[in-house]
Amino acid sequence: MSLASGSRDGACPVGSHTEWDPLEEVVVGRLDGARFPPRHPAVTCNVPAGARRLTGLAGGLRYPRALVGPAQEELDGFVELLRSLDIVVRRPDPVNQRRRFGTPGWSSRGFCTACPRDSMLVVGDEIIETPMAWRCRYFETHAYRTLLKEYFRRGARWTSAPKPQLTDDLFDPDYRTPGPGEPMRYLLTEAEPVFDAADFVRAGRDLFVTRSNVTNRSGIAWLRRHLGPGYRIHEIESRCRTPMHIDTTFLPLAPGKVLVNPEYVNVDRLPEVLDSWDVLVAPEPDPIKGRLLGITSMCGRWLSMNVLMIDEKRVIADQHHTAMLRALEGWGFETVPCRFMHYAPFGGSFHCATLDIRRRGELRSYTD
Ligand code: ABU
Repeated sequence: MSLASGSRDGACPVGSHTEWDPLEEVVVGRLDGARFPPRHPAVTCNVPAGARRLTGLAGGLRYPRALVGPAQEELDGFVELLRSLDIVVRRPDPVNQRRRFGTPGWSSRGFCTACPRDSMLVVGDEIIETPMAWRCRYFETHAYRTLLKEYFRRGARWTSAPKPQLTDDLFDPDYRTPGPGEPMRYLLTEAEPVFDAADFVRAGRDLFVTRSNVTNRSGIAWLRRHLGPGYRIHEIESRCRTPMHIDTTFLPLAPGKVLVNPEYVNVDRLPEVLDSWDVLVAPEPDPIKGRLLGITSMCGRWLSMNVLMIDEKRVIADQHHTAMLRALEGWGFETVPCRFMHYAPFGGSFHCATLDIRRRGELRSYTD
């Protein structure tokens, strides 16, 4: 069958409109070959202090076994759990992240393929490769090309947003993290559109986005224009001083229910379309014990919110985060606890580590 000949049975293998419709097929990231992201302002301004020091010392080097071992064990357990729930799990190809690559303007080594949620956005039957701002992630979607070509062959729409140049004029040389009370500032200029898919979440015809240090206004405008009048993209203001990825800030869990981070989100300033929604305020995250995780995590403490909906009732959440598990149960969800804390040095938790390929459900509006 040629690349363009379409699906044999006529059913598109890609189709997902929300964060909560019943999950049938998912891509889960890989740790093989993972390297610390090479030092660059777009990396260092976004990660916690410990990880910032690490990228200074070890950027471009392999993650040590002490970090990969426990994370791999938990990842295997997560994959096993998804399969036991009758969800088809697909994986990227392993990649040699040591190899240098570049454009006429710069060169870099790679990072890892732990978080497919960042590099690809699924909207309906379309997979969009996103124009990411981290140079070390420039070719990250190549690890998924075997899958992307298969999905395309079977009928999916496959798009790549304009490949950014990532030249120095995209990064404000005078940027420094805004202090408490100072007006918000971002590292990115508007030199060209960039965005990470994980700065967007989907609720049918409504998508929500946070502008961040990896997603600029032009990136949001590009997606808005690309998706056209059938979709509305609403911006969620974040009070996070180093915003990167909406899925620890604002995460729709079910029709009319959204989980919000009380530190980053002022619930009085949510878009009006959410007026009829239940706003579920995330509980204070359980503290993370263990010095190694403390100094190597690429993520903030609200990773407790980075849950994955199996359907609109069942949710996979970290076994460590008991306050979150109890809160979810109190709101009427059925929790499926899983261990995944050691994935944080690679950039995320359950939501980040996955990309919904197919969730059973139709496109509709949940805000009318
Ligand atoms: N990639 C999601 C992690 C975002 C955060 O550190 O809060």
